[in-house]
Formats: sequence, C-alpha cells, structure tokens
Amino acid sequence: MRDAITSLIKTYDITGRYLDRDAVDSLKAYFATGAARVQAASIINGNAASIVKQAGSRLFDEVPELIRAGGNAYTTRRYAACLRDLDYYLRYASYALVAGNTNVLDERVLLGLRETYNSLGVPIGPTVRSIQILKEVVKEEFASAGFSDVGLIDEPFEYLARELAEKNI
Ligand SMILES: CCC1=C(C)/C(=C/C2=NC(=C\c3[nH]c(/C=C4\NC(=O)[C@H](C)[C@H]4CC)c(C)c3CCC(=O)O)/C(CCC(=O)O)=C2C)NC1=O
Repeated sequence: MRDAITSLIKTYDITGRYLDRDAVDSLKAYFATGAARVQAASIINGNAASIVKQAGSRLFDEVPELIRAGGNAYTTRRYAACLRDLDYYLRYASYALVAGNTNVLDERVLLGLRETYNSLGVPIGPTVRSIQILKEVVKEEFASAGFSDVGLIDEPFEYLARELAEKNI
C-alpha cells in the first residue's frame, strides 16, 4: 500500500535521482491539502452510517428494480450485502483521501472485484452509479459541515467508479 510520499520516493529511487523541482511541487501540493484530507476523513468517520444509508436509498429510488423480486439486492441478505459494499467503498475512499493516492483502492478493493461481481450477478452499472451517489452524498455532508474544499473529495470515488466501469475481465 502506497501513499503520495512513498510512491514519489519509489519513482525517484528507481532512477537514482534526488527530489527535483517537480517532486518538490507535488510534495508541496500534498502537504498544502493535508489538513483538509485529515478533516475529510474525520467528517466521513462521524457520518459514515448516515452517508451509506442515504446513498443506498437514493440508489434504490433511482433503480427500484434492484430491490424487486429478481433484483440483485432483493432479499434481506443481498440488500445488506449491497449496503455493506457501499460501506467498504466509503471507508477505503477515506483511506485514499488521507494517503493522497489511489493505490490502496487497487490493492484492497478493485483487485478481483469485477470477477466476483460477474460471478454473483451483481450489476456493474448500478454499482458504478452507487459510487457516484456516495460521492454526491459525501460532498453534501462536507458542505453542510462548512467545509469549502470539496473538490478533493472527488478523486477516490471517481477512481473507483472509473476502474470498476472500465476494467476488462
Ligand atoms: C473491501 C473490499 C471488498 C469489496 C468491495 C467486496 C465486495 C463484495 N460484494 C459481494 C456481494 C454482493 N454485493 C452486492 C451489491 C449490490 N447489489 C446490487 O444490486 C447493487 C447494485 C450493489 C450495492 C450497491 C450484493 C447484493 C452481494 C451479494 C450477492 C449474492 O451473494 O448473491 C461479495 C461476495 C461475497 C459476500 O457476499 O460477501 C464481495 C466480495 N468484498 C470486499 O472484501
């Protein structure tokens, strides 16, 4: 698992270079957003249950067939599995936010996920949509906590949604 700093150092170490101007610029950008990232994790931690609940109900409002007979989230067990997956996405997105790097998402979330979903018939399209809804709900939580730097929230959610949508089996 890598963060913004370890991944930068790795890149420079491979070629035996000192940290040049580009490296220093990206380190500065990371540290300049550090406090905001930590605060982001704290807001997510304090509101995780309600964020997941809201995202789930918006998803099922938008795609009601998921929870009708024959839908993938139909039955209490599968409904609960769906919300649990949303909780995983939220928790790992909060790690990636603090790390300033999406590597944790590759290693802990995305690896093998499409294959698992395909074998269980979990539909990818609505799952991608659910990740976008999570992002929207998180951004609303941030705005209502008086937090202005909401732009940095996008990255881990967009990464998850994009990778899940595009990755070939
Ligand atoms: C931390 C990384 C991690 C992830 C991401 C993860 C996902 C994950 N989701 C699963 C199931 C599932 N995932 C869903 C999710 C959904 N169904 C829908 O219709 C919706 C679109 C969507 C919710 C948004 C459902 C319903 C199941 C159960 C499917 C089944 O057993 O039939 C399974 C199969 C095993 C199980 O049921 O626990 C895995 C591994 N597990 C992990 O360890």
